[in-house]
Amino acid sequence: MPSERFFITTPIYYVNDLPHIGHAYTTIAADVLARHHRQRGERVFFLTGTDEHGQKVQQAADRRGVPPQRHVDELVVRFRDLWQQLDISHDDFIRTTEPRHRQAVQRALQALYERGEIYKASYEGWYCLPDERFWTEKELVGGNCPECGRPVEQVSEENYFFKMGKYRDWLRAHIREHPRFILPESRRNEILGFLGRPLGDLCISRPKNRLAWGIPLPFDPEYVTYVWCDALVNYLTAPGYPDPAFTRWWPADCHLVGKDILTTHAIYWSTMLKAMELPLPVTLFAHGWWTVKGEKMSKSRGNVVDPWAVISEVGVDAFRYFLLREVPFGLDGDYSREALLQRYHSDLANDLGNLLGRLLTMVEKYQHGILAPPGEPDAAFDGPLRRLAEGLAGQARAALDEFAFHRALQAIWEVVGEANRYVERSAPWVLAKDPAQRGRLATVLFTTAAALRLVAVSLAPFLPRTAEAIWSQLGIEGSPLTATLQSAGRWEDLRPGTRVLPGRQLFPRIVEQ
Ligand code: ME8
Repeated sequence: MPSERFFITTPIYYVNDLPHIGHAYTTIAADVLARHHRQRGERVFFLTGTDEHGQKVQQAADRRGVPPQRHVDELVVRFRDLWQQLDISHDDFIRTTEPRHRQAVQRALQALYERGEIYKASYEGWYCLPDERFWTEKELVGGNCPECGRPVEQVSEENYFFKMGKYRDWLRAHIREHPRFILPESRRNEILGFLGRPLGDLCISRPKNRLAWGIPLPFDPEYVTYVWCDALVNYLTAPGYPDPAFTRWWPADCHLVGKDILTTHAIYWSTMLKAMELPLPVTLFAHGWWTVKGEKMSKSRGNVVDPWAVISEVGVDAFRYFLLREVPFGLDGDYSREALLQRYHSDLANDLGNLLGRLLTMVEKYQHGILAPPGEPDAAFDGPLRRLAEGLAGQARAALDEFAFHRALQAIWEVVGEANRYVERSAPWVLAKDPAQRGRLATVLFTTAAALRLVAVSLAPFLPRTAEAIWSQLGIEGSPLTATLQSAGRWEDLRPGTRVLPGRQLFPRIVEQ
């Protein structure tokens, strides 16, 4: 049964640098799910934002020689701008430097403190500066950070700790009893493997004299909150915590994250929520990693893919399409301009763009631009395309329930492919020569238009601009972006007599310079 509401989140991104295609990936995927659930008629809350405290951000500000607040105020603009350019339809954008968030973090920590879940202890350990995490001697790999492989430094200081370790058995049981809590399954097994080993307590503070850029602990202002304990709470802040009305949205239906931050979500966040006696999110989905020529994107390698440049070359929709079509969600993928252009020309320009273009030209030429009422359909000839198009919304829905964006897109392109074959087989240009075939011609053009209309409905969450262009060029009133499956998801919803309005070509060919 669909729930009536759907709360989906992206990670909040560090504002230590500009966003790149990796950040765009998660955000676009979350946007598709948010739009899809709105189409189902659900109330949706789609949250994204920026993680503005902590060492990484402080260091980035230092490198630029500006105070951290000014640094984050300047960089957040670029995130907002990119989401706007990518047609991201978030309902809230949270910044961890906002007063509402500071208040929520302090209330959450105070609650944990009062419950006896936090204690102070002297600590000696190995600290990875870039990851901002402590490790024990045993956890190190070759003397380096087991997560990122970089050198660690020994740190000895008094700190506050959250009693995370005692929740290990409970968390293992929760993961086992809720198969959809951690997806994909391979990641779930990894987390269970991790929990097979003893689980330590979590250091949740940083002394102010070492790192001042953070939210002060409510019970000891000499310390600031560890950036992850600060950041994770954003998922509660945005729906309104500590106002009890936050349960209007909480628990989240889905935290979408990259595989790099699954552990922090699955372990830190779950145990924090448990200790606060709050329900856990329904699903944590960890997607894979984009590389370039097999390598991690990084400034030092000079291989960071700039999303603004991609948008200006191929447009927003082609970028959205490529990221979600090229690689099954959950697996790693390699980004290349060649692969992007290949998809652009074959799937978007040839298959979809030409289908619409041909149909509109024929309606103009043979029906004076007004889509004529269909004649009597020929069940054997016209039926298969209609059935395929009518089944599309269900297929897309089933795929998206499994986070299989590529399968949903494949299903849409099956209809596009079938429609192209249908036009070829029907040869309307031959029918048009014979006045006795006028009814048949009308059926063929109408059937193709009705299939394309349903393609646009299922495509709308993925390629909003393209879906709108298809509707408006077919002369359909309203917008596939605001229509629900209930209001616009039927074959019969296409009315004959509409005037087609051929406009710009959907995906003009990109000529190599
Ligand atoms: O980790 N491929 O922020 P972050 C795919 N602030 N996805 C990628 C990617 C790539 N190459 N690079 C980045 C943080 N991502 C914390 C999160 S949440 C409470 C706090 C995406 O700026 C992916 O979603 O390092 C990854 O998890 C996220 O960006 C990390 O963003």
